[in-house]
Amino acid sequence: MIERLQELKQEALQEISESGNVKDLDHVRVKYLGKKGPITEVLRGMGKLSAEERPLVGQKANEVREEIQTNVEKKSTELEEKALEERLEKESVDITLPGREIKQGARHPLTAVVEEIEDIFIGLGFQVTEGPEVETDYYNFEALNLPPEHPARDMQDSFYITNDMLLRTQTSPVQARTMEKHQGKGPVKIVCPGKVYRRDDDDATHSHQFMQIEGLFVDKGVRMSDLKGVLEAFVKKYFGAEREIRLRPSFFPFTEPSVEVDVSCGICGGKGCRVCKQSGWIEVLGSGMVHPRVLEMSGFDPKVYSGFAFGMGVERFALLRYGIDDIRHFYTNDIRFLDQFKWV
Ligand code: 2NL
Repeated sequence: MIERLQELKQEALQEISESGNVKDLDHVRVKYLGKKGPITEVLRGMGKLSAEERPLVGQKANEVREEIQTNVEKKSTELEEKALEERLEKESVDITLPGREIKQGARHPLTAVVEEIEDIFIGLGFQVTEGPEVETDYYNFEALNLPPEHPARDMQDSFYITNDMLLRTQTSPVQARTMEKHQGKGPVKIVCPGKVYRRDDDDATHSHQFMQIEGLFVDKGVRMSDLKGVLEAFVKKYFGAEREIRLRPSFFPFTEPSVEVDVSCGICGGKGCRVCKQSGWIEVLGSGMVHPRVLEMSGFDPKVYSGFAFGMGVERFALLRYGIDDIRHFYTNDIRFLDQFKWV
C-alpha cells in the first residue's frame, strides 16, 4: 500500500505540473483528493491491515495528501499570476500615443447671417416668425396677388408636389398666414427667415434652394417714410454707418408702390468698381407698400390699415459680407470652406 501511495503521489504531481489552467488543475485536485479518489479508497481499506502496518500507511497517506494539496496550491498561485500577467500585457495602454484631434464645428455662414439680420430687426421691434416649406397654391401665390398667368406659377419655375401644393418660392406665405391669424387687428411686425425653392439651374449666382428673409409691418398709418427709415437703419447696422441707401421704382405684384433698395458700394465708396459693376451701388432688397388686395385677402381693411413689406436673399448678404464669389460654396459642405467661419 505504501508503494501504491508513492505511485499515486508521483502521478498526481506529474498531472499538477502539466495543468495549463485553473480548470485543469481543479480537475486534478478533485481526482486525487476527492471523496471518491484513490487516497480515500486506500484509507478505507486500512481495516484489513495489521496493527503495525496501519499507522505507517495512515501516516504515509496523510503525507501524500498534504503534499498533493501543497502542490495544488502552489500551482494555483502560479497559474493565477500567469493569467494576471497575460491580462496586463493584453490590456496595456500606450500612454505615449498622441491624442485624437477633437474637431470643433462652426455655425454655417448662412445661419450666422440669418441670425445677425434677425437680431437687427428684433432691435427695431420685429418678431421672428417661421412657417411651412410645403405650401398651398393659395398662400404662396393667390393671397399675394400673383395672377394665374404669373411665370412663377408655371410648372417650369416651381417645384409642385400636387396640383395645389408646392415648395414655397418665397417666405411671404408665412406673412400672409400671420396676418390672417391677427383677424384684421394690427400691429403685425414680423420678419420671416427660411428656405425657399425655385426651379433654376445651379450656377455661381443661382441655387434651386436658397435662404430668404422677408419682413412685414402692418398698422394704422404706416407710410413709405417708415419703410425708408427702417430699411436705412437696417442697412447701416448690417453694412456700416457710413453706407447710404437709394430707392429705385420697381414692381412686385404684392406691393404698390414697389421699390428696389440699393446700398452704396463699400469697396469703391461709390466711384465704381468690379463689385458694383461700375455703378457705385449694390442692389440688396426689394420692398414696397403692401398692396391693398393683399391686406384685404388676409383680413385687414385697407382703408384703415397700411403696411410695408420687404424681401432679401440671404446668400447675397453673406457673399458681400465674406467676399465669397460662388453661392454653391454654401451648399456643397466642403469642411475646408465651412471651417473658415469658426470666428463668425
Ligand atoms: C425680393 C423682393 C419682396 C415682399 C417681398 C411681401 C409680403 C407680403 C405682402 C407684401 Cl405678405 N409683400 N413681400 C414685398 C416686396 C418685395 O421681395 O427681391 N426678394 C428677394
